[in-house]
Amino acid sequence: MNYLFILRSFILGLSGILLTSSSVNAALFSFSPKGQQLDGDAILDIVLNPGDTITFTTSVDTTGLPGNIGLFSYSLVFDNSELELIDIKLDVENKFTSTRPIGPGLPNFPEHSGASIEPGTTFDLDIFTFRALDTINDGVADVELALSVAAESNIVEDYTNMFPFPEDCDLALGLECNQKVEVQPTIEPTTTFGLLALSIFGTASTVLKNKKTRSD
Ligand SMILES: [Ca+2]
Ligand SMILES: [Ca+2]
Ligand SMILES: [Ca+2]
Repeated sequence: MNYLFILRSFILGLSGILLTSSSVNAALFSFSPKGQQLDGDAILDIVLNPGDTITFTTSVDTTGLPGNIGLFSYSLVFDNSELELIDIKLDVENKFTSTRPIGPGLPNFPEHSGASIEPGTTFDLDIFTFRALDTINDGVADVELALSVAAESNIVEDYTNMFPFPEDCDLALGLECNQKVEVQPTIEPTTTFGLLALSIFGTASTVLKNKKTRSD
């Protein structure tokens, strides 16, 4: 181990610490549940069979912003072939004095205004309940969140881009998303059995092939 290696390890370690601390001390717009990785497609997944209901809560963390939030608007986009929106509760912690209504026939584009929320505040914003229709597992988002504006009341101080947008949206094409998730049905036992049978068959044929190669 030479000095250059030690120095490089030290710098890498230090940048790791800095990265971790900057990602912790940052604003965040998110929803929960966020899902988990259940299959081979990159998006996080939630198992939801037809008729099941699920409730998503959007939350805001204003950590690290240089000023107060007075106006907050975003799009919650969902795949209406897999999900039906059945209930909406807006501004559940009464942080804002004005909230534009949304619902059937209106765009899912909540806008909250008339507040002065200080940096370092974490709160739940809106709650959406869906009923599952015919869910499919295609690796494409079924619920996604895209912040439109996070600004002071005068809108001049705009902090929208201080919130991370790590994902390309699937449904709101061309936009970047703060978060997205897929809903999908339980894997059919027959499919599992089929895969298992395939893998046993695959292993058996490999063994046979190896045996044949050795006997040749
Ligand atoms: Ca997945
Ligand atoms: Ca799906
Ligand atoms: Ca999936």
